[in-house]
Amino acid sequence: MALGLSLGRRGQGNTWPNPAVGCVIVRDGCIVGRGWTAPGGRPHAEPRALQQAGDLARGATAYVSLEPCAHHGATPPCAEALIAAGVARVVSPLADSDPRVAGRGFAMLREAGIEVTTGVLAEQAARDHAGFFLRTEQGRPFLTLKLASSFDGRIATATGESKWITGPQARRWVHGLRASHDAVMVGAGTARADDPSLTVRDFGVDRQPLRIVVSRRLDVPLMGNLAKTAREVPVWICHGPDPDPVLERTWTDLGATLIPCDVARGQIDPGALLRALGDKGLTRVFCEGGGALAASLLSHDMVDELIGFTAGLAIGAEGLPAIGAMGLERLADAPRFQLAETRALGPDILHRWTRRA
Ligand code: AOF
Ligand code: ZN
Repeated sequence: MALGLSLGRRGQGNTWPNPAVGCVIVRDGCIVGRGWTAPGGRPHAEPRALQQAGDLARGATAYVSLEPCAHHGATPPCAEALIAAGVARVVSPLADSDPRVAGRGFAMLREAGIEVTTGVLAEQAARDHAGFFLRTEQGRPFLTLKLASSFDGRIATATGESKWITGPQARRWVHGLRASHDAVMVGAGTARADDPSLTVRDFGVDRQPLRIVVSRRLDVPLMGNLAKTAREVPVWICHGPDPDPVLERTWTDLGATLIPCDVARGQIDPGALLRALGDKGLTRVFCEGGGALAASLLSHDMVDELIGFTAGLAIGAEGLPAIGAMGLERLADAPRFQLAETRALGPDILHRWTRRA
């Protein structure tokens, strides 16, 4: 089951709007088939693993990292494929949250006389599929907020110098994290200040995560890296009501997708933003700042996971804070997270925190 989960994670960032599922087929103690959800979400994991196994699937055990589907969608139901292949037993951590499946896959298998064991490594599976569950149950993607800062939580000096605060190991880790998300997102201030390309480099990915800029007024540099490459790797701009028609037209011509979002108190409402992204099918979004967007997401309790990269560098109070003003008065109102991981990365520290249940 652990192998099935890890195969499934290979698809993370690549399978939206579908979950990234893994499947291992074992016969007499030998692995005879392995599969994971293909890029774009289809084919599903099970038919790919069954194809490898061929006749050896008969009487075998299939370990599937999410309940096999039961619906006739773009592909026939995986539960039917497992039955047709003559699998004797299916082991799976969790039921699928898609209302078209939701227990029906397990029921179909049991009705066909297949032994079904559920609940195995369910906690890990819940983490792996958290984005898909959030999209199907709450209509929004899982949001990871990453901040790379000095020891004192600054992301640039007063003059705007920011290259580089963390070392090459931490920066490479960030590229791996980008690759495991469907989209990389920044605020317009960061798009203007850093002119980022937000792509995954030196990882050999087949598909780049798409790029999202949150800009109430469509105020993103028209000659920058995002504009230049909008036809190669999709750029989505989430903006407020009544955008400047010239900018709207220019960005559309450049190949960007414009997504209107509601505004509350002068800012794009983070709840509306994430709902709009969930409606588009996104399951995992990686936000890389800047300070204003980070503060807005945090103060609206929209951050599911927080990943800090902290360098042994002190910049001082004139530096640009990683998290902007949150209007907090009481400590009790500050969003608090639970420590999930720490790790040294060259000269820096990675710390990962998850939302408190
Ligand atoms: C599986 N194995 O590898 C995946 C599953 O639009 P469709 O027809 O591709 O179906 C998408 C749904 O299938 C998705 O919402 C989820 O319920 C399930 N995904 N199921 O058995 C897989 N990716
Ligand atoms: Zn399926």
